Amino acid sequence: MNILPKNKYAGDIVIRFLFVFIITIVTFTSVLAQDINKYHGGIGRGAGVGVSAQAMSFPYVQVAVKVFLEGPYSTDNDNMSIALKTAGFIPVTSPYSEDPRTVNSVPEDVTDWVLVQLRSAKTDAAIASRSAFLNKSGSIVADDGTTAFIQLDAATGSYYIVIRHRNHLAIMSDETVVLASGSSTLYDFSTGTDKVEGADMVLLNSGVYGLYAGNANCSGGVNATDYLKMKTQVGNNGYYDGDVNLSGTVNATDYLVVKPSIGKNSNI
Ligand SMILES: [Ca+2]
Ligand SMILES: [Ca+2]
Repeated sequence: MNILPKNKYAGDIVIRFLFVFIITIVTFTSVLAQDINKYHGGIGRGAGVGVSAQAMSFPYVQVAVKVFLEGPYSTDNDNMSIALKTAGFIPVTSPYSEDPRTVNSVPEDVTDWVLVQLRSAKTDAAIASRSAFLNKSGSIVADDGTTAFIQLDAATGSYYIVIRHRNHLAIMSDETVVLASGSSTLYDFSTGTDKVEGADMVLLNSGVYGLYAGNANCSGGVNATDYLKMKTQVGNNGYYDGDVNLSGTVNATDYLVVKPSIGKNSNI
């Protein structure tokens, strides 16, 4: 007989609690969404399938870099070979496990995929990694092949820029570079060894520097193990790490490219 009023009272408490809880969740979600849009300007590259870009916005920065690879570089035209692109050997999926993304097609005038990374301190691990295309004139470009900057998932700030290639020695900027989401200033690695940590790149042409070729096994140095890797691929046509001049074929010419780089190391 006293049970009904007690239960009714308890029921009211539960209903009131649920009402307050739901209002709190709705309010919190709304404020959070406003903050995200305010911080990221409502623009992001992190949109997933079936989710609006605005709802999935992440901080990003624009990076504009010029860099040359020794293997495919030619002094004749101050450009790099696009033999792999011409032959249709460049895969639509990036070879770098840090960002193995896939594009619909490889754009024109591309030399190869490279991996761009950002570090907060020289010896820290990368805080962002992005696979991107390197075109024949040394620009790292977006997937359209012409936009001369790319986006990486990081908040506006100062970072060291790391460039990796699957059969060249990695480099890192000697200083931090200020990066933001709405603009980009070109960091030109090709103009001098003072641009890189350790001050070591190979002289390709008068006043033009690039990454050492010959790192067929994608390690931290060029040595006999790279020859051994190439040896297993000699005679093959296609996308091979032993093809250090990116000609589309692994042969004696690649041995000659490796030879001057023997003993070079990159601790990046
Ligand atoms: Ca190596
Ligand atoms: Ca070759």
